Amino acid sequence: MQVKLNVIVGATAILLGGSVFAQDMVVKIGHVGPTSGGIAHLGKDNENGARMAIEELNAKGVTIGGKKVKLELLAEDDAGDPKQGTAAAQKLVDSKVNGVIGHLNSGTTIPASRIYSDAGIPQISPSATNPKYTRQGYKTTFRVVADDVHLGGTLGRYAVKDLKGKNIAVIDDRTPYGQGVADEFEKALTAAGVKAVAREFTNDKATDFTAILTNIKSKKPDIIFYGGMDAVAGPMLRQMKQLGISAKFVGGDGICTGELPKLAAGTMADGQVVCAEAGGVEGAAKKSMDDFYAAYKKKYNIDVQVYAPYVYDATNVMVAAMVKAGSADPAKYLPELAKTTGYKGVTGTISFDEKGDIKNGALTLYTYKGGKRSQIAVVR
Ligand code: ABU
Repeated sequence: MQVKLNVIVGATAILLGGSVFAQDMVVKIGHVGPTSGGIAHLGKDNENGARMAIEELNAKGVTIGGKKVKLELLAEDDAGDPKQGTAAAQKLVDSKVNGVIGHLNSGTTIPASRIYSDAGIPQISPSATNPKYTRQGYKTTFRVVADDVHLGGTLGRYAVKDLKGKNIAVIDDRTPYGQGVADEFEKALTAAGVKAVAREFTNDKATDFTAILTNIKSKKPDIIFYGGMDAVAGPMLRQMKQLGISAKFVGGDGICTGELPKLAAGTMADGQVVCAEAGGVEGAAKKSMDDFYAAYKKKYNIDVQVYAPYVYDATNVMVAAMVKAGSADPAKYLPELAKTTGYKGVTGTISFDEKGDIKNGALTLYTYKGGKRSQIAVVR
């Protein structure tokens, strides 16, 4: 009796399974970001953006090549570490993902991109800004944000022309992102006729900056630029306050997060920090971004950190290319993805250039007032 029952239950399961797979094709989207470690809040923000896009697409219903599709998110944690990044990439390739959104950091995105390229799997980074990522000659690399040349250059010009900086010190965390954006910032200073009064470095896990800040203090800085992430910038701002350094603090997208005021533990004066998100919308297009922020808050009961809307758009752009190609086979939809032109996302209009970079990418300059990000301007 027991044996018979097992057979019947088993047969039903097979029948049910057969019926599900006859109607639905499963498309696997990989996502990788640091969901553990010092910037886990940013990794989770990115992953939330991917999950939101996939859940909405599944609820709406997606058909690819005449087949109803069920999108599945395969989320991996790389802890912001290059070795874990390549291991996560290999795991996704072995799982036969149809495409990858990520990684978050340039230091993980660049080494992982070779693995995806070798496997022919399209990858869209929503936040890695080191220019090298899309300049390696791979056909599979795409990015929906501006790069560090744009970020560092714009912030350097802004520091000299708008903030009227004269004694500008530069610090970076020696990561591909931090060092790269600081180099571009310094190039722009030089082009504007200003020589940095100091160039110091730390690392992306450091917590004590007394030695470098004491050296910088002796140069009487009016601006300190930091190339790195908010998890280090917050404690650095606290120690600036302790050392009596009231210079403006300028940085790229890595510090331009909702979490920075908390990480700085209330030591940021209003208007002291100026940073830039590597994207942005203005005018009528701003409504879609505002709506995304509200929907995200409603769904997760937390605020967007910085890049969740870019992950959301990257996921939708990838699926739109599959729909257009009538196939989720990476080899078939990759050419459609590369041809993406005028896609209207919540972060603005997305078109890719020949390298896979966003065309005419914007930046949004922010400061902080009362512990909240406050927009200064959208610049191109
Ligand atoms: N773009 C800032 C954070 C990610 C990165 O490029 O490393």
